[in-house]
Amino acid sequence: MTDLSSYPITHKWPATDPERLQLYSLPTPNGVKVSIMLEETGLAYEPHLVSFERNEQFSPEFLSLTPNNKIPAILDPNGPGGQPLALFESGAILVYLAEKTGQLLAEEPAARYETLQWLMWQMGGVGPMFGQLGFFHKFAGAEYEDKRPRDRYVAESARLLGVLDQRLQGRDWIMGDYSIADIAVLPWVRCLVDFYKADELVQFERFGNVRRVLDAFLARPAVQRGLNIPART
Ligand SMILES: N[C@@H](CCC(=O)N[C@@H](CS)C(=O)NCC(=O)O)C(=O)O
Repeated sequence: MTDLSSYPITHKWPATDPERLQLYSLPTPNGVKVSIMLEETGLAYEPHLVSFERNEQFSPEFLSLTPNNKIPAILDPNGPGGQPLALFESGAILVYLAEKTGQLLAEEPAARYETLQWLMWQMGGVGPMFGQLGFFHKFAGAEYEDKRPRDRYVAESARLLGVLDQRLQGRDWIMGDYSIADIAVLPWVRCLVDFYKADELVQFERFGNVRRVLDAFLARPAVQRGLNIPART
């Protein structure tokens, strides 16, 4: 029986079954990348809700696993060499889970690097830029009189959507086959349109390929499940 008691995070969020991968998250665009990946791969796991309302991302137990105070994070009791592995950063977690299961990341080197390229494109571009647009359009920044910061992120988000739209021309998914690149990018597109309601600002109707692939993504049963994990209580 695996003993995870040396990980303080398990004191605040106890593992019912310490043989299972433990997920610490919230259903945000970064959080659902990992729950969708876990649902797609069929790995056994236990989700734990990290409540921002209760500021649990700043609790010492959470910080013991991820000093960056951001979800998602995982603790896999059966990591490399059969030893527990703790990980944060959604992109790193996606790569880890893909390699652990042999799913959703091509083995052939060129295709593998190309998938990682699009994953990094999401991590360094789409996530930070769309997130800032959300701040300036939906959250506190919407009150600012000066619209130049908002417009900067609108322009950059629209540019990124244009890049994605071009990539998806003639392809079912970013890599042709469904992969971790789609799982990284598409929750952010959904967030921009459905949650931030920035579709008019970025003139989303121009990006027909993105709309098509987003709809295909949202139709997947594993995606539909993952979008609500961990359940908000
Ligand atoms: N680069 C990180 C970003 C994670 C991130 O920004 N998480 C947000 C939710 S989507 C968060 O935990 N925010 C809590 C906070 O900033 O206090 C990743 O992809 O894992």
